[in-house]
Amino acid sequence: MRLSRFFLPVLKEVPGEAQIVSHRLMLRAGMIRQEAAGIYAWLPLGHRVLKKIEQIVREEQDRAGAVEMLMPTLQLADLWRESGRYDAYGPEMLRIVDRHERDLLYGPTNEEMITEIFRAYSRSYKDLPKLLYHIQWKFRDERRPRFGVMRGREFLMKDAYSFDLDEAAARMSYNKMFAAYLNTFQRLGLKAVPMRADTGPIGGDLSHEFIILAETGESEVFCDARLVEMGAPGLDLDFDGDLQPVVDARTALYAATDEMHDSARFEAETPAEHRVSARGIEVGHIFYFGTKYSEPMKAVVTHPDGQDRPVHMGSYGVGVSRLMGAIIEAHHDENGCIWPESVAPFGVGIINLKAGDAETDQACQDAYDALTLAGKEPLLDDTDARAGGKFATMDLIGLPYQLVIGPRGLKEGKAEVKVRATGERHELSLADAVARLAEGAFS
Ligand code: 5CA
Repeated sequence: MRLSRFFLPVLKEVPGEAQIVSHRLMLRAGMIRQEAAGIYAWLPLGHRVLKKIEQIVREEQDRAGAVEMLMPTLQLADLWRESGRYDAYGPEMLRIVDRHERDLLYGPTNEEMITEIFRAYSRSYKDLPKLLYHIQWKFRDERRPRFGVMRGREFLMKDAYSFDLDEAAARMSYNKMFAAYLNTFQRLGLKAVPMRADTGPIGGDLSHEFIILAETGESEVFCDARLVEMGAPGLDLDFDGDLQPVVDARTALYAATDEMHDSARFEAETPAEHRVSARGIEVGHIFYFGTKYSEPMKAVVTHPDGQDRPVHMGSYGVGVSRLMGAIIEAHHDENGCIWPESVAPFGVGIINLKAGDAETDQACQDAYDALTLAGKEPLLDDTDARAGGKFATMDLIGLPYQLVIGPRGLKEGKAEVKVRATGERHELSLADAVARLAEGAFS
């Protein structure tokens, strides 16, 4: 992509309404624009990151054996009357009436709809287990939308739903999502800690939130420091094998959100030097709620003994759009974002120090072509802005590597590579710089 053709409305001023660094940087770097309270347009730079996050979430759902589908954003109120949640959900639900005076709502979550779909087609224990997911926009009319995409009203969620014969089988589905989440957040450059959590309006009695520790987080959390460094099980995990040890290793140590916190237990179970009480960002939340929806909605299957019983269900959410804020909270400095390579909007930023100079333009073009061919998705700053401005913009948008090409360097056959995360600079021949960037040698 050439910057001259791209749409990157960078702001010089720090927007007054933004209270936390990720929100400020997303506005300043031209990633999002607020269209109404808690409702954002995703500008091209932000959209590229959102798509990358979404793709990693998708790949890890698929790896765990979940199956993708897509449900609509609008739902019939009658479906929610079946579960009893139409009245129970309260003012967070955006209610809509169509021209036929039918009550609709903009889905805040999809338990009812997926249960309706499941029951329409499934009759027997032979149809189980099933693990389905979609990545779709949700709407919750939050009382206090704030911190940009962290607590939006319209936000992108990955929500998965499991259907099993009994509690023991449902536990296996729960464990799959638990392990998949650890791998997902690790690929996104985050250290997520699973914590015992309250179930809120989703319901059920087994639940974990996945929390990124951050000063600007909305939740108060308590955990054992050793959990933070435990890492993920790894992409070679056998999701058809026994995942209980993976879960047990992470639930043996104390970790709880505010609502579930028990300070006496925390102190008894956690040596003082390992006790962390901090703030955190909830990037995922998983629930096992048994027959809470399948019973009232009559989603039953015939068991091997010939009896019909409601299926056991769980639901598993990831805040895809919130993750972008969480990643910036974890990876930035005073000059801007520092994207992990896995989600960077572009792989390399090429800075042309003298746009219009035929030789420099050509050298930039050649580097651009080679890096494009290598799949590095370069962004070429071919504008006539001053060098200082170009450096500042490149730092702000936080691409992992910068390749700086100017007439003076070219005379000596040199170009410069800057590693955004460390500030390290390497001076080398342009051909070497391109070759090494292409092979990922600076990672
Ligand atoms: N049905 C269940 C799981 S699929 C559910 O809705 N769970 S949830 O309410 O915990 O939401 C799942 C995830 O969505 C949360 O962990 C959080 O990361 C994200 N999320 C929830 N509310 C918002 C919001 N207002 N803005 C941005 N992300 C949100």
